[in-house]
Amino acid sequence: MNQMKNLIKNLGLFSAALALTALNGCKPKDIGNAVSADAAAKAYVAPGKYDSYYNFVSGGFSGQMSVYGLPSGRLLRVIPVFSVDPEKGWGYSEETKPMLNTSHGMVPWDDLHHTELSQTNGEIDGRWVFGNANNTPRVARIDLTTFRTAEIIELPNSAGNHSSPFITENTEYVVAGTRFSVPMDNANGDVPINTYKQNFKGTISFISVGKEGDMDIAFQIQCPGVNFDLSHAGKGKSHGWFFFSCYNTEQANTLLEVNASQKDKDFIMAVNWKKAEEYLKAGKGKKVPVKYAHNKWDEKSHTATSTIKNEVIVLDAKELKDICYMIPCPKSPHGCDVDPTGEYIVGSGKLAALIPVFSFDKLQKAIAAKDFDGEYDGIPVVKYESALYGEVKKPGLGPLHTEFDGKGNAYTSFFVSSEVVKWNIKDLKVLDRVSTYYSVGHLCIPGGDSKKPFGQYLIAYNKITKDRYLPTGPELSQSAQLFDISGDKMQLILDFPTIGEPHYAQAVPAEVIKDKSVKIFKIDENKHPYAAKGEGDAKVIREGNKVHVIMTSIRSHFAPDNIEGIRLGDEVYFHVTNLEQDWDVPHGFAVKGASNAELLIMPGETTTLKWVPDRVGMFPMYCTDFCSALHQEMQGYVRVSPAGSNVPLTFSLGTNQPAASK
Ligand code: CUK
Ligand code: CUA
Repeated sequence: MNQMKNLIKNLGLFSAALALTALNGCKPKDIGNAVSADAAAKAYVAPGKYDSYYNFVSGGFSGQMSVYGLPSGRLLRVIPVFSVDPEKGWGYSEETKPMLNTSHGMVPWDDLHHTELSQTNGEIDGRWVFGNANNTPRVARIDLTTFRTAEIIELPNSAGNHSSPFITENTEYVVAGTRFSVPMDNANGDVPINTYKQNFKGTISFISVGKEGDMDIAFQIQCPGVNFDLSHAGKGKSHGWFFFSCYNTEQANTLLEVNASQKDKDFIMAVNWKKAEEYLKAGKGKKVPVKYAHNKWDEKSHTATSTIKNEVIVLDAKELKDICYMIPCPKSPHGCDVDPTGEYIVGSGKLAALIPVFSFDKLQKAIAAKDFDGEYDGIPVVKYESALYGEVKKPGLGPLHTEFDGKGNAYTSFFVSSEVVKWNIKDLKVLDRVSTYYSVGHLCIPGGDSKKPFGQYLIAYNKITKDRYLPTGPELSQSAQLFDISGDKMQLILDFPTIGEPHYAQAVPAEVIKDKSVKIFKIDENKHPYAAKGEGDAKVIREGNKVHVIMTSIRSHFAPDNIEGIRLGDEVYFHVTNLEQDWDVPHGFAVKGASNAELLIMPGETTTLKWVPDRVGMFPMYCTDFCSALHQEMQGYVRVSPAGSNVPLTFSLGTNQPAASK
């Protein structure tokens, strides 16, 4: 730890490269005795009892979002979002394939960093949770009645959609700032990389969200070519503004760990989006040709569609001078967090040894008085002192992210010194610090970035687990740690492993969501074109080399379960309708040799598996989800004959009895 104190003291003196080699995280010393005796009781949720919070955790490189119960840390569900999931048929069933379509074609994976719950009046309303795709820029909306991805929109003029999907206090907009600046999509991208300063632009997108959740790109703002890292909306008095942390204001295009760490201060960019709306109305936006996919799930037909769109409206921050303002912020800021009152904006410089807290009121005064320090690439730069409320001095090393408890306190994660530090927003005094194991990234307090935090728990999402769990080879699970923050001192009460690498997470009291959860899909409302609403509808139809098997599943058989007359060269579509109208009775469907996945079909739903048999023979199909005492009996056969065979197409259930033996 001494070594670390020296590091904090000397950080300013190190050359950037030298300092960076020391920034790979550091192990706290008081391992083992950090958990006190009553911790287990605090995290204990008795068998059969519900947790008191839902926790929506990003999966990072898994591309998915997972749902935990708190305080138990029990994993409730993994929601497939940007990555295919053969377990649920996500991206493999014909109905879900369009959800993963992009302007690059079908993309089976992404990197989901941030989750954000929808809000009304600045409070979490439990309708939707949004997630961002970092690699092929997209934003997803997950419906919290079904816990399924309902919509995915791609973002043109972007690369590395990182400062996303943060929302305004009535979910008017979800924003998405590009991490990598790149030439605009309609500009010539075939330029030397070292023309970054001339040709590369940073774009932020404002995605409007309709009453039913429908997303649309309302407008984009073209900004200087920097890296937009994180963002948060203003709230209350600062509603109408958005704040983005920027790094690489050096505009380096190589060896960023050194070249983008040159300046003492980068920026937080304040965006007056109400003003941008005015310019939009006044026709100041330019229609720019682009190509992006907009994918929507339809609950009634249980089917997704993907539409490629061709145009987006772009406002230029250089021309429209009073939309964007740069606030200097030390040093390579990462997190950018706004307190529940909307007055304080916290920047977290990854290489800074202090936390700057900006005042919205002071910022407004400075803008009105044109208290500027010149311009950055055409954007006015507000004087640091003019926007600064104050600095938290020597809080730790490598501040990343801040959450709020609604009681006047802020909690900041420190990656390098592996700790969470609690400080008071008004007097900026450090109140408490606890070790995390190890190298913490994001923090989450239920409602912690809304106007109404529930300051009972804090969860730290850690990048490195090391010796916390039984070894499992070279890769260990990433880890979350639950702290009780209801008292003056933070208390560690639980470790739990996570799916993928967790970045941001959100949590909300269970009451906000649990009673809206859908239990079944009503079979009468099923509008799938190949739905079979009863066994009487089951049939097999040939259309050239396409064969549609319209089948049903109910405990414990498929109708039909014997199919003959399939020929080599056929494309077979199994459209399986689950006739159950009972909660928690999915049926599965699998057929031997299928090169895609299984299906898991929810009660009342129809799902389709495409199957192209590769050889002549007998192919069993069966239910994969143990649905009844006779689940193992839930099976059937498909007979595949050679191309050109004259075996007639037949299908049956219970009538194709054993042939008489001679
Ligand atoms: S990032 Cu992961 S710890 Cu992508 Cu929000 Cu900061
Ligand atoms: Cu249906 Cu097992």
